[in-house]
Amino acid sequence: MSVDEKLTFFYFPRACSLAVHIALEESGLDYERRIVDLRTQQNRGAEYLATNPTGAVPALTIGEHTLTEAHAILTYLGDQNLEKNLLPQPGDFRRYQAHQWMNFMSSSVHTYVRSIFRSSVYAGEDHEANAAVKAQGIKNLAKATATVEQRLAGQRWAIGDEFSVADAYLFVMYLWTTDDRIASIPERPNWEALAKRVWQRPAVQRVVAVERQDRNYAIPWE
Ligand SMILES: N[C@@H](CCC(=O)N[C@@H](CS)C(=O)NCC(=O)O)C(=O)O
Repeated sequence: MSVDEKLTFFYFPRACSLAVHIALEESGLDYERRIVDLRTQQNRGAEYLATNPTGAVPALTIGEHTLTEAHAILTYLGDQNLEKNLLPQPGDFRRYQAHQWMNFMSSSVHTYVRSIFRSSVYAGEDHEANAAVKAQGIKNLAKATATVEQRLAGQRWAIGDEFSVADAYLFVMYLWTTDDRIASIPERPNWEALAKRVWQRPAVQRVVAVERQDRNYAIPWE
């Protein structure tokens, strides 16, 4: 094992932290899980804010260090336990494609979904502004979905023939796109097929089973 320091993972079921949860389980590293209950705003309490001042999950503590931001943590985990091949190494073009995917998930898809689920983050208390943010979120998400579909065409996994941490992120974002709060979204057969492939992985099913003990959520094709 290349990580000798204690790993503690902070998460909430079906949040974007699920991508990191999957990567941790796939990595074979030892880690301790700590649920941060977003329903009771535990993430806004002093204890969690001392770990992550943004109050968001995921966070991963590595000994004395703390890493936040799903993309950064996924990159870190991809660089541990190299025999698991969760992320190609520097110099391999596929590594940069994995970054392209992860950044697209965090900076585009996640923010568009957030603008639909939690429009007040962008529009405050103004009712009309919230409706406008949601409507624009739907349009933005449709455009992003078209991009995902185009980039996944003919691909088994996000960056080619092997599963990578980018697929874990695509899986979670796909789950979110099936949420009832999204009034309309284009068909996305390539993204769905990839999400189903990710779901076939034993590590993914283990993690989802653990998360569902605290908050049950649906896997659309189950
Ligand atoms: N940029 C962060 C965003 C993390 C984020 O928005 N996490 C959500 C759950 S998916 C959260 O903790 N929300 C609670 C809050 O911000 O109050 C990342 O990519 O890790």
